Amino acid sequence: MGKFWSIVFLLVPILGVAVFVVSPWYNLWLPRDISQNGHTIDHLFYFILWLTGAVFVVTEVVLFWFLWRYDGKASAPVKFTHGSHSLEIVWTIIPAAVLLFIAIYQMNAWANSKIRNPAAGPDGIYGTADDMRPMLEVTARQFEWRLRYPGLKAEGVLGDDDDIFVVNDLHLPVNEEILLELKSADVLHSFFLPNARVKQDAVPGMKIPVWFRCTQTGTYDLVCAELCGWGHYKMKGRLTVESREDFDKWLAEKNEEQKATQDPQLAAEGVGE
Ligand SMILES: [Cu+2]
Repeated sequence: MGKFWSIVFLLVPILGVAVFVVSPWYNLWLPRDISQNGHTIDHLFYFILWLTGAVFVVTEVVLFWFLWRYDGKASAPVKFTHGSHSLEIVWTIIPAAVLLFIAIYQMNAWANSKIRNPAAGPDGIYGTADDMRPMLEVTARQFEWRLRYPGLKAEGVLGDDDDIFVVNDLHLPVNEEILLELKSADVLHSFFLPNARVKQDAVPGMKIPVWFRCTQTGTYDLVCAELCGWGHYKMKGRLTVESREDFDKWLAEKNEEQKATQDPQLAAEGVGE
């Protein structure tokens, strides 16, 4: 019976590795990277995957070997031990060193996507209010994405009376630095653009700047990556990356639609602002 279980345990690393080898053919792997910074995130991901994958295979093979060799039939002499201090020191120091290495190795990837704000001043970290002028505001709420673009009158100014409101339909110009301001109207959500390799928690009471640059036009997913309530599964939007002309055209269309549906009476009373 011991031999049977050793074979079962050996199948774990074999099937595990096979799944990774086969998955690209079935499109089960990472979604297409469309962002400027995405390759550094992917690189980090693959690096950690290879590292943990190698450790996984080695430990599973060692496990198999021990099951096979000492299968309960006294086929090999067994020596019992109460532990080994040197062994414990070794298997504590090695993972600690690996973790320390990853912590240092990933610093640039983290800094590029979270700290070095391209819209900030020359010092790079969170510039003045003017440097930080976001291109749009994203408010997560149960269970949708509320998007607010600066209107066409005073260009680039959010929060005045000509703002354009859109739900779940995020449009962005291609090859431009995008800076958005992320908020939550109720609970924790997570703004996730898988193709742009962007994932950021939306925290009630906080305005969080998020920046990235999309390099390919197309339609992609916008989803919530934080379990935020019963309707979390349907908190899904769409990201459309398009040329600057198409983007401006779309924004003008939205502006017209919004004006057409606005009740002049309510607008005069300031309802909906
Ligand atoms: Cu959510």
